[in-house]
Amino acid sequence: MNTILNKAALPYCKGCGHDLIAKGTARALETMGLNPLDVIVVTDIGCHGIIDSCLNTHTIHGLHGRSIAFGAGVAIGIEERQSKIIVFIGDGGSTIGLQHILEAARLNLNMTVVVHNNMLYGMTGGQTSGLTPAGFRTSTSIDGNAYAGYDICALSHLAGAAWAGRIAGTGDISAFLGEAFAVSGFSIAEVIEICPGYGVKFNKGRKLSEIIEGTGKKPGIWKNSREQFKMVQGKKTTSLIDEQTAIVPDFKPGTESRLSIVISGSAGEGVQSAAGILANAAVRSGCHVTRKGSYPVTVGVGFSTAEMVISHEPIVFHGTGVPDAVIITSADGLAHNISTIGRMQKGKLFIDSSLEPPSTGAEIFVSDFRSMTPGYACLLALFKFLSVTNCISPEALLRTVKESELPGKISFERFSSILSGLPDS
Ligand SMILES: Cc1ncc(C[n+]2csc(CCOP(=O)(O)OP(=O)(O)O)c2C)c(N)n1
Ligand code: SF4
Repeated sequence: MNTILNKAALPYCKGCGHDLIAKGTARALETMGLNPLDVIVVTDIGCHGIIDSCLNTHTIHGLHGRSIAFGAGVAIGIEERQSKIIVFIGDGGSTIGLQHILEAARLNLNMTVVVHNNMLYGMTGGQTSGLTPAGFRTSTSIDGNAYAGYDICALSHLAGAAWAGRIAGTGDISAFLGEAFAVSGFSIAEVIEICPGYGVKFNKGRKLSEIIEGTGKKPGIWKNSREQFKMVQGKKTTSLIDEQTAIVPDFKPGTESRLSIVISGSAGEGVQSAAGILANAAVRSGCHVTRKGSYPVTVGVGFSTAEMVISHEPIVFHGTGVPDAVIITSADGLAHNISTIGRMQKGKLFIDSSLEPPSTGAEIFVSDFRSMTPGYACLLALFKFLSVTNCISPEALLRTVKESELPGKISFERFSSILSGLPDS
């Protein structure tokens, strides 16, 4: 079928301006010779939006006030194609989605917005919208709206719309709509109408032309001479994964087939980098590894925690629940994990000697991880952890440390000497 509408009788109340707009739209598109499937109509919530099933075009039904955003997505997504994108929206939807209209105008997206301005929220009983004129009576401003409505054309024009036009919704408006549809870039066509269901009822005897006259917002067309939106082509980047060199498994895994580990200390003290080094060492030992970092939104203060699972088998669930081992290097880490540690009936707790070990069923190992350099407390603790669990070999970790860039510019030799001075306890 080559006609835009698939039925003559549209589902609006008798005399509704939405009917005039739908028929004017169809006539304009047919005059332009557009095939219905070259047209994408995005409709908003409201009476105007029930047109979808009457259209032979593509249709998308949006959320209230968000149809512009849907239309913008389509306009950006099919930038190179010749489809005509038309958004139908009410004055209510335009109020809710005003910022979306301004953004689409600012970017000069290649789409036309048809504002069905019946000066109130029609579908829900005739409430005042942001476009309701001063003095216009609605179900929520029964004595007349106290404020002037937004001038949607002026706002869009100022925001950069290539074309903004306002017309009274009487007679044949297809030429006006056709001009909007022919624009390359963003066009907004405001059609002022009166809703027989509520607008006429509340404003008996008032003529549309007089109401428009009273607003001081004259019908007209305002243009900006601009290029339509073009996606800025960013610098081509390679994937972070592509930049990684594969880790070759050059060590054997330990005898522990699966361990869940929590490493926790203070922000800025190397918790996450230590966890990264352990993860690499575990992968080069042929293990599967998961690692999750958590810290407060204020990343520079408070706790920093890494939760890890190291396993001989693929890891389906990466939660640590009540972990097998907890490594605590500072008071922040202890405070953050105190209840988890309290729930441990078994497993191992490695804790810095500056801290009071909490009550727990875990076996406790106390060491002076922080005394020489707090920034390496977690790495030192990992060696302690590997000396009492057979998760992976300490050699695998040591080799990985050697090949890593140590934070804080400490040399590997210096680190090794600290490590060898770590007393057993
Ligand atoms: C986010 C959201 N708020 C409120 C509603 C309820 N609602 C449905 S239709 C409507 C009125 C629509 O008025 P308008 O956009 O002016 O379109 P008209 O019905 O006049 O064509 C409202 C408020 C909704 N569906 N979604
Ligand atoms: S309630 Fe008003 S806006 Fe809705 S269809 Fe009827 S006349 Fe049109």
